[in-house]
Amino acid sequence: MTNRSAQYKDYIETYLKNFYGELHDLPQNALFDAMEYSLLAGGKRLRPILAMEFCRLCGGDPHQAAPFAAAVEMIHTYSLIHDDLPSMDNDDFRRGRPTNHKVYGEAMAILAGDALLTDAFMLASTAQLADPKDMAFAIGTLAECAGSMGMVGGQVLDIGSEQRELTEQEVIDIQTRKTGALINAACVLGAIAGGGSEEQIDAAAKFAAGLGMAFQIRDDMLDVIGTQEEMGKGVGTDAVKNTFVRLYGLERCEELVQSYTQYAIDALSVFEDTDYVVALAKSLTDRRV
Ligand code: GRG
Repeated sequence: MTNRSAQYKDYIETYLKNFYGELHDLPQNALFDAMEYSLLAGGKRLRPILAMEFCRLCGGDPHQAAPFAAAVEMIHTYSLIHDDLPSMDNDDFRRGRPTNHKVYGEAMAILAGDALLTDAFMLASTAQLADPKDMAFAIGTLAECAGSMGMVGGQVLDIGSEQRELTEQEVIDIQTRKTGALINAACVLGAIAGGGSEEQIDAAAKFAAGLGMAFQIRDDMLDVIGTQEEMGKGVGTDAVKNTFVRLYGLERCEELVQSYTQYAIDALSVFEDTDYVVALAKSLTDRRV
């Protein structure tokens, strides 16, 4: 991990820890335990890192993006908790430890996810943006990316398509929503926090579209070539799903990860000082976790 990634990651870990830190004396302490169990369980923190870096690329102090960066990570964590539930993927391991419902039970896992999603918007609303229009745009974008038009919508399409083989366009559409939407939220909200121009915000969205596709294709590959030890979660669990590996095979997936990453990198031409984000995008092409 590069120095800058480690700095962003450390900052966001502390920020997330502090957010719930003082609430543990409240009677609903059991809920905070369940939320923090998953929220502070590690993870790459890719989305907060992207939010902070796009803020910097647009000329802002990366810390300005922290409320948005943390909010996106909280929504991401809720999606993982719910995705692991018996009624969804029914997974036992996530981020190297038993899944939330295995430890706290199904009802508490559902509520921990619900609370993380809702609290994410409370946190996002604390961002200090000069123009209220930017604030409304950011919160609206976050909701759109997370909800029925974005991540949850993608999950519903995915569940509804397990009994049949999908076309290439259908798989792309599902994954753009399921995985791409939150990566889009991270990059776009970071750019908004940094006071980015319309051109810069569009470029952040274009970068996210390419990176989101590359990230999901690599994710599908890791379900085949990765190990549970490396990934911290079960592998081989997507065998019956409409994955990119099923659609294209491993070799073509490898090429597509490269070409979507290049598409993302090309979108950065409106920014200066992009070495770090280019290196970050490239490092994800052969990630093992
Ligand atoms: C609303 C009941 C209800 C359920 C929603 C929205 C949802 C369930 C699931 C979201 C879909 C999902 C989990 C997509 C997978 C995205 C993905 C590639 C996750 C892994 O992200 P990483 O690799 O994970 O960044 P870490 O652990 O590093 O943060």
